[in-house]
Amino acid sequence: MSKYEYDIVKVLYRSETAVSGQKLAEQLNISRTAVWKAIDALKEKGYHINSVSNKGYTLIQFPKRWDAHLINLILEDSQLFQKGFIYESLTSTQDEAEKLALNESIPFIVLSEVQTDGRGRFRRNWSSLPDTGLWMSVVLKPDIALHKLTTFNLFIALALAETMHHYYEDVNIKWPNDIFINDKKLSGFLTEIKGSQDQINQIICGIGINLNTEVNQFPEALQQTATSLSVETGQYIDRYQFFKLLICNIEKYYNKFMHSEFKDVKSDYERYALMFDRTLKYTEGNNIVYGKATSMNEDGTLNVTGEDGKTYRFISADIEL
Ligand code: BT5
Repeated sequence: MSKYEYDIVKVLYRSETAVSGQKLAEQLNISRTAVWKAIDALKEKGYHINSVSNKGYTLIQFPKRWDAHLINLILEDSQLFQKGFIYESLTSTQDEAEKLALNESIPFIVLSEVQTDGRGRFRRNWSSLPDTGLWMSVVLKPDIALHKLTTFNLFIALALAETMHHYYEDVNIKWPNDIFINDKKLSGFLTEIKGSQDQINQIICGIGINLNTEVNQFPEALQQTATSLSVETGQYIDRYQFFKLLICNIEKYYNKFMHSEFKDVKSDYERYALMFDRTLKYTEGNNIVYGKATSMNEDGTLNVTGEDGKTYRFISADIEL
């Protein structure tokens, strides 16, 4: 992207109303012809720019592909994340984030169009096709006691659910690490940490969200269990707008995580949770329980009444629907 193109995108992105060609030319100290040329070049690159005579230009939609300039433009509004590293292809954003974190002392994000070896928890595979989703690692640098970390995933799940709720009414959290819509998996995340024995100073949270994936694009094994936001809403999802909202919510819930406790957001979490009043299969280590979740505790653990009548308290478990 040329400097003029970037400057125009920046002005249009920041403006709430249409900006005239004349104003753009004056503001950027270039000719009207240079403005037209740059606008045409941006349209070629996939920017949807509306031009209305006597009013000017409005940026309607960003292009499909991730662009480092745009991501960093959006991050200018973030108090938390200072930088975004954007790639066409990585094995996993987690691996790259870990390497970059060696030289970065402040929070940042890593995004990749494709992951060739995207991973879930316990090294399970995470399908990460190009153009369709958001495959991102967020690197945070807290200085917290190890025991505080236990609620981190709960706050992140809320950030994700609230973002998706903006697009679709009935979003569910499948405790502890997944977001579901209509009993299908839309998103999953995993958290990797660094620190000393009882103090954590780095969290790398890897987030995968299916945004514009069509059902037949998922690997066959996932076609019955996975979904995307566009499948559920019937609408194309502008990945930049989604990203912007997500970053805002991650920041909001990270601040809550740092400065309050899970009990303060427990009722919000429970409203999204899909585990209550239905019999599900819970696996924690070698322990398998069929039962119904009855309540959450203030530390984020889950109480389940097994079919055997016993009460179980899970710290973390794989839940099958
Ligand atoms: C997760 O693990 O759900 C965490 C996924 C985290 C992915 C992000 S992408 C950015 C960052 N970089 C990475 O390399 N990873 C993170 P888990 O709960 O273990 O679920 C994994 C299971 O979800 C798989 O075994 C499949 O059954 C299913 N799955 C795989 N890809 C999927 C997809 N795209 N959509 C829905 N389900 C999927």
